Amino acid sequence: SQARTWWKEGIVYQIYPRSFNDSNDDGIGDLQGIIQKLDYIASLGVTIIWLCPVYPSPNDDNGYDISDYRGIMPEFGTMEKFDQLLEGIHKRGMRLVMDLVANHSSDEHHWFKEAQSSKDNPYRDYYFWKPGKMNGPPNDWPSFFGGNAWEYDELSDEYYLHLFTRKQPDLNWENPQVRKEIQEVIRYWFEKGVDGFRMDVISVISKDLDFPDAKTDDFGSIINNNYANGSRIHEFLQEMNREVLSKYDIMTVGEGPGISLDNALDYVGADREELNMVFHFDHMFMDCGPGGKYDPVPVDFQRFKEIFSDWDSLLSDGGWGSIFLGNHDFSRLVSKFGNDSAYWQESAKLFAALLLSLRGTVYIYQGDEIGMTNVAFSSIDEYNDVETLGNWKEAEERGEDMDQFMHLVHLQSRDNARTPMQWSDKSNAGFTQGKPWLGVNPNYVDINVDLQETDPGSVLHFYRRMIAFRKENPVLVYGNYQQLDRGHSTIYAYRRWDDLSDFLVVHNCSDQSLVWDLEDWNARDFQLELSNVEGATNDLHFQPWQSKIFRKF
Ligand code: ISL
Ligand code: CA
Repeated sequence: SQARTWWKEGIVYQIYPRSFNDSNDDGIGDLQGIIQKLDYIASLGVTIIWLCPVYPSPNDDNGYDISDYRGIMPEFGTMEKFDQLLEGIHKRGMRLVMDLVANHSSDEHHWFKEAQSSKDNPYRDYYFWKPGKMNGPPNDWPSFFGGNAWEYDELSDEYYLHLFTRKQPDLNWENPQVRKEIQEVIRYWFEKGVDGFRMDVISVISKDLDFPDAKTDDFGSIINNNYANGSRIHEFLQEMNREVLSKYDIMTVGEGPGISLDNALDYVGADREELNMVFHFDHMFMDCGPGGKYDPVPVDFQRFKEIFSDWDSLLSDGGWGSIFLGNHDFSRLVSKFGNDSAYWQESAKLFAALLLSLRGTVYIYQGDEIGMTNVAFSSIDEYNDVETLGNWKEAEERGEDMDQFMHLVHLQSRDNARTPMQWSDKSNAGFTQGKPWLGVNPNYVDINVDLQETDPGSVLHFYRRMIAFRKENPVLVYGNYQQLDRGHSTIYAYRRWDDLSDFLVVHNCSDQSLVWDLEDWNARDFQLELSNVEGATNDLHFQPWQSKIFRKF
């Protein structure tokens, strides 16, 4: 059984600051813009805000390349603004979780500049440097965003490691000094009153120091065999926990590829003293075919149900889950898992009902609460994301049909999640009166906050209702979970119960109306509490993308 804690009951709202709200019309979202929207965020009922990186950064990967871990990006504001934001969040009874990007720094961080300046500089060993092999890089490792993961450095005639872009050199966690620096950074923000960290690609911080060739093109197996869950990872995390995390009332959630059912408990097991939660990507990568993200396949809902059920059972005791369906790295949830045309409203609401009725801490990504969808820019020049541009370049080099490839970009680009937040039907969706750094999705005239505020049947109102419902019924947070009718291809049904209450939750994840068959169903034993479709009846008839939540007596 689970002890009650604020972060387990937490409903997190993730903000991608660059795209949230621009207060000074330079086209870039900023801290003052967030402050202006704090009442809106609080009105959703969420209890925690997770802020993607706001530190100084050359923005090669939009803030995930940090050049100063203790500062604020001037485009976003000042440290005074940050303090004001933190105060405004706390005043409204919410908490703030920051992003810790400590697998790599920016190449413009002073540590790297020192390291690069000479082989005997004390900072040299903050990063990984290796001589080349036969006029090429030290090994065949690919970077996440295309090309080899080693960059040649002329001055020293050596290569440095970067699992992400060449402007994101990997920090050498073998060096105790590096670990100490990161611990001090964490302490610095906790002393300011920050309530936790989401830890970026924490699964890859411990490297195989032999740096063996991967000898395959299959990126998934390279992650598992060569990048993730290195031999010292748990030692590093336990040290971090002992030195700093354990001294504060904070939450941590680790992110990273390679975290699976087989190893998640090593990170979050109650006896491990490492992290509180992790994000796994089993469901997020469901649409990746054999060739990866840019080789998409349809989502299989039966598999989707298995994934959620397997993770629930793994973490039900002695661990804790994170429930999410979208973030700044994936296409929009309603486009990815739902039907963003004919059943846009129904499916956007269905996934709200699903997110908010599963066991675990819930994470909602900005804009999903109004059902924002994927975008389809006509030219690659309109895209910004390094991953998209890297994949584009590689496809060009392979000689692919680039008109065809554009469709894949529409489907999979991380920019789908990064178009500006749609506040109103005014120009640029009310995000800015300047020129937005990334184009606004033209559907903002139909999908925006203002419009949905005035419509009680909107996706936005449904999110508020589901959030309130979860808060009224802690059984949805902590209660037992059991999946029913596992073999059904589109009905996802489960029971959530404890000593006090018993709920039956049923989602029809399809474009078809249907009658579901439940063996011991008896209408007198059930009462329909909530549905995402108007005029829902207390029975097992389901319209396309309809959810029903019944209370069982
Ligand atoms: O984005 C992905 C798939 O499209 C993931 O593989 C992602 O690269 C991985 O989960 C790590 O993501 C995190 O670290 C990256 C950064 O670009 C992402 O935005 C961040 O969430 C490097 O810091
Ligand atoms: Ca701005």
